[in-house]
Formats: sequence, C-alpha cells, structure tokens
Amino acid sequence: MTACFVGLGANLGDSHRALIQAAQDIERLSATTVTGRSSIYRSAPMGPQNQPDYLNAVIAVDTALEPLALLDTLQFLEKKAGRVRKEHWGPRTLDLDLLIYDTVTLQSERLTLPHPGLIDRNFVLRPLADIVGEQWQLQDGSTLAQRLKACPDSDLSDSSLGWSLPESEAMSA
Ligand code: PH2
Ligand code: MG
Ligand code: MG
Repeated sequence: MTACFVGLGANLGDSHRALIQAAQDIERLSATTVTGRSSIYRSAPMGPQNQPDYLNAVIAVDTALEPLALLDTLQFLEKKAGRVRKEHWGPRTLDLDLLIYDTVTLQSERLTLPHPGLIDRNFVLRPLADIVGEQWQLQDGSTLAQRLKACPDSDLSDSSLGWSLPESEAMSA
C-alpha cells in the first residue's frame, strides 16, 4: 500500500455533496482506504473571477493502485459527478487532483508528481496541513509552514461543513 494525498475541489451544483460522495467512492475502491480527511474550506476562485467560490479539501489515501491507475479512477469519478472540461481553471462540479504519491516524482504528459500547483495554493496547503501538520516536509525539504507563509494570501475560510450530509438532506437523497 502506498500513502497518497488527493485534493478535492468543487464550485458548481451541490459542491458539499460532491466532496462527500467522492471521498466515499474512493473509500469503496478495492485495495484503497481513506486514512485522513481535512476540514472542508471555502475559497475564493483562483483564475477567472466570474465563478462561484470553491469548496476545497484534502484526503489521505492508502492504495495499491499505481499512479496512472489512480489518476484514471479519479478522472472517472469526476465524470460521474458530471464534470465537463471546458474553460481552463473554469467552474467544475468536481475536481480530484492527485497531489502526492509517496515520494514519487514524475513528469509525464498526463501526470506530474508532486502536483505542480501544490506549493502556491493555500486551498491545498492548508487542508494538507490539517492532516500531516505544518512541520511536514515536501520533497524539496521545505515545510508546509514555509510554503503557507510564502504563498499568495487568497481568501480561505473553514466552511464548518462536515463529511456527512445533515440528517434532513441525507433522508431526501
Ligand atoms: N481549482 C481550479 C481553478 N481555481 N480556485 C479555488 N479556490 N479552488 C480550486 O480548487 C480551484 C480554483 C482548477 O483546478
Ligand atoms: Mg484537476
Ligand atoms: Mg485542480
């Protein structure tokens, strides 16, 4: 089993439900378990500003899937959530980014590891730090605390939303 981290983002439709569903779907994959979940954050959009705020979170995953097999699976789950690829950095019902796959570094057409956007996005660094702590070191030896200090101060707040739907919503699902 390999320890990985997956970034979750959504800003179209019922984003809270999409994040919960994605974490559940990943937990249900064979030879894969979700071992940690960050808080769920609300963040101002990076990129085009004429789109709704995002919900962002990170989960820790142990898996026997190889990186590209995991990527295929994440992209399948994005499609299942109704993702349509249009505008670069445009709004989406679900975005699942493979952020870190153990200590693997990789640069291929389909996949770059660690995820190149990781180090300058507080909506990824902050939830990652929820799980591993701010003193955790990235591949280059820098800590999350250092990266958080250096990264642009975009608007980020704890949504106080949980990882299960409120009772009333769950019943009407
Ligand atoms: N994802 C994007 C583009 N912009 N902005 C926020 N706040 N959160 C995201 O997850 C995000 C974004 C493309 O993946
Ligand atoms: Mg993505
Ligand atoms: Mg993304």
